Amino acid sequence: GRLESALRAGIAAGELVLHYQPILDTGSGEVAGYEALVRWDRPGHGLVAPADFIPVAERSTLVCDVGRWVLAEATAQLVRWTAEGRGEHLTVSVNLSGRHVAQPGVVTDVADALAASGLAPHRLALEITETVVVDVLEIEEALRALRDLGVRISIDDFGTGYTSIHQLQHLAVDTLKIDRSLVEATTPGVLALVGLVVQAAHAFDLTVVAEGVEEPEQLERLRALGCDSVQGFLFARPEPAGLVADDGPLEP
Ligand code: G
Ligand code: G
Ligand code: MN
Ligand code: NA
Repeated sequence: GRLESALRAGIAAGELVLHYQPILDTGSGEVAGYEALVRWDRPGHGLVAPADFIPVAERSTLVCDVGRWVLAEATAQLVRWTAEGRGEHLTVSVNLSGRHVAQPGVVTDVADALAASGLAPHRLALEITETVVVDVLEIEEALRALRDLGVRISIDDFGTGYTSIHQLQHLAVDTLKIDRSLVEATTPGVLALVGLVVQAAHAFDLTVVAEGVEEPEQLERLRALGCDSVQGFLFARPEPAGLVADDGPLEP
């Protein structure tokens, strides 16, 4: 299609950009890392959101080209920030499409980005959407191979799919990202569910990040439930690298 050709040309022309949103340690309030979120600075269209072009890219292996660019840029950015004196403990998280993770070349793509940037593998986290992880067996094997590189694996949008808590023990993952829909909820049943997810994740040695935190009350609840990290508009919106603060806006 036309959008697909425009995107292909746009990638070659350097039109993709990354915005970064901090992920904060709930206990200390310090920034623990940044999630990289892609946008397309398409001439004549302004900044195009990923929801408006990733689904098109996912119809072909074009999404792997996007993924390779994001991996290269995000790892290089964290290396630049480290050279500028930001802490060596900081991580960067990259969203990978399930289609990309299901390709045999994904391990090479990640290894290449690490080699080119010089970033230590444990400082890169790969976010894969929950629905994808449970649907495709190849993904399970790919996650193992990726984890063998030393990178971290996060299950994104947890709570929107059908992963049972029981399945967590079989997946080669390090982190659960609890979806915003669960973070927003105020009904006692859903609050109890979030607590159970945190408990189960910890029992399986996973850390838990809550996404989409917008209200101080949500932060207090998540802290009480033992959630390890938080991310959301309450702290910062995704912003270009040049605007991303290097310290935690969250009061401990
Ligand atoms: O930043 P924003 O809220 O517009 O992101 C919307 C969606 O796009 C999210 O679900 C996010 O996971 C996805 N997304 C953001 N960046 C990337 C990326 O680099 N690759 C892929 N595959 N998805 C991304
Ligand atoms: O699916 P994924 O978690 O990768 O997508 C993250 C998306 O959520 C990004 O597009 C980001 O802009 C958006 N986002 C981040 N924090 C908040 C928040 O606090 N509230 C809302 N509504 N969206 C958020
Ligand atoms: Mn994500
Ligand atoms: Na998410």
